[in-house]
Amino acid sequence: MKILIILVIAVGIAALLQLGRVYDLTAKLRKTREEEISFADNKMNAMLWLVFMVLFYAGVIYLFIEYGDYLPVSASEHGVGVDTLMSFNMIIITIVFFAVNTLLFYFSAKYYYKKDRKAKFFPHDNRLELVWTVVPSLVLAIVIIYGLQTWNAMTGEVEDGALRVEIYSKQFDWTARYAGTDSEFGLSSYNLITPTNPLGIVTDDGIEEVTAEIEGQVDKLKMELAYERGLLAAEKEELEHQLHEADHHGHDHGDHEHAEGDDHHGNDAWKDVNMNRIAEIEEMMESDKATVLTEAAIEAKREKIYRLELQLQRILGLDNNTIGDVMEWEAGLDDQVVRELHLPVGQEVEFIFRSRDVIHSAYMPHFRAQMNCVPGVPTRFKMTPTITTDSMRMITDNEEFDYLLLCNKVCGAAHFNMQMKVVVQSEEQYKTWLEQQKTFYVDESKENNESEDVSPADDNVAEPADAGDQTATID
Ligand SMILES: [Cu+2]
Repeated sequence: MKILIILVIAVGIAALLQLGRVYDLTAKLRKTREEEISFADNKMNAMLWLVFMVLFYAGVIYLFIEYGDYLPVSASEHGVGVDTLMSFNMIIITIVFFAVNTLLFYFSAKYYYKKDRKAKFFPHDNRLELVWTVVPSLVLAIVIIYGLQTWNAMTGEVEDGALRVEIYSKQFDWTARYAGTDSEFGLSSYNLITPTNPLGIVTDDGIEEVTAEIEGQVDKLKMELAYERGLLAAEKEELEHQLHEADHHGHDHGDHEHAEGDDHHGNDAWKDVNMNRIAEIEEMMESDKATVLTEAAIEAKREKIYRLELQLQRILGLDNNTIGDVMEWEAGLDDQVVRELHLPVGQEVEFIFRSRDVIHSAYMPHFRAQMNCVPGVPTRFKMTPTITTDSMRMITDNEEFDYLLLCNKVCGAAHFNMQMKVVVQSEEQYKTWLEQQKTFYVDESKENNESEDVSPADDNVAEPADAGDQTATID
């Protein structure tokens, strides 16, 4: 195939060279110099300008008709505004496009070369300068102001009572979080991400679980390093060397340092510790726990311990602040984490976008909504869906139609498949669905037996009363 392409190109070049030669020869026959272009040639080229202009316009108009209406019906309130903005810009661009190209082609055709034609000398005109500076500036200002207004309508403050949904992206899927009955999202931290807690929602139990897990891992790694033969051998050698040195010291110099302090007992104790440790090492080296690791492996384990301990510090450093009427660590307990986005029709929704790994882009073409999801920087966007999934199925005449949230930023190998279904439904349907979704923290004791929960609460009520009585008697 490649050879064929190269062959075609080579033959093409040869044909062009031959054509050039034919032209040379005919010029000689006509007895003119080859660089001299005749009046007929010029006129022909001028005509061709106009022919090309017509063909070019025909092509553009065809594309407009065939592909101009490429967007699906807008299914959000602001989407209509976005479409109007788009059309407004398109109209301006189209007018400018036809005006500029017509002038370009027409003047090229009209003023083709004639021997006796002279150019008019017209170097400067203030009025003209003013017109082509002020008119584009005005048009651009209008476009920008109009665009900003539309943008602010999508990103401005939400009304009170708007639904808030957090959209969480990672390679290569989406997760949505609803705030639950308290309408507040619990604090989340990437340090607490586990398979069962993909958003890293912070709760007391979660912290306990993850810290226990980390401590377990650190202990295991430290144990592996403690039983490494090479490290043990080096330590043993060092201890033996110390003992040896101390003995020599004693013989050669009368054990000055230690004799001065007159603490022979202390000195012996130190030696005992060393000897005990050496015995311990020997035992460890013979046990089946002893391992042999390469230097790189030892370094990797130390690095891992360092990282885990750092993570532990970060978790322990998490602050439990209040948001709204609740503490952040409690606010997460009733959050609902789901893999399918449901929205009530006609209600304003505020999206908060987050990312775990790389930059993704949440794109909902039917709602004319797109926002980058940036690790570490929550972004937001608001919209009001206006057409339910069911209605849209009728409009598109497609029983299987579903709204989609797509990733619109090439984020890795499975980017093409990074999507989440979005269901727009009536308020009642939405509420029913939401009630069926599990809360992040499922209190099993509450589910099994409600009465057990009640009794300790009763005790709590009783206690302060007793205390009050006691203080009363003391007084
Ligand atoms: Cu992505």
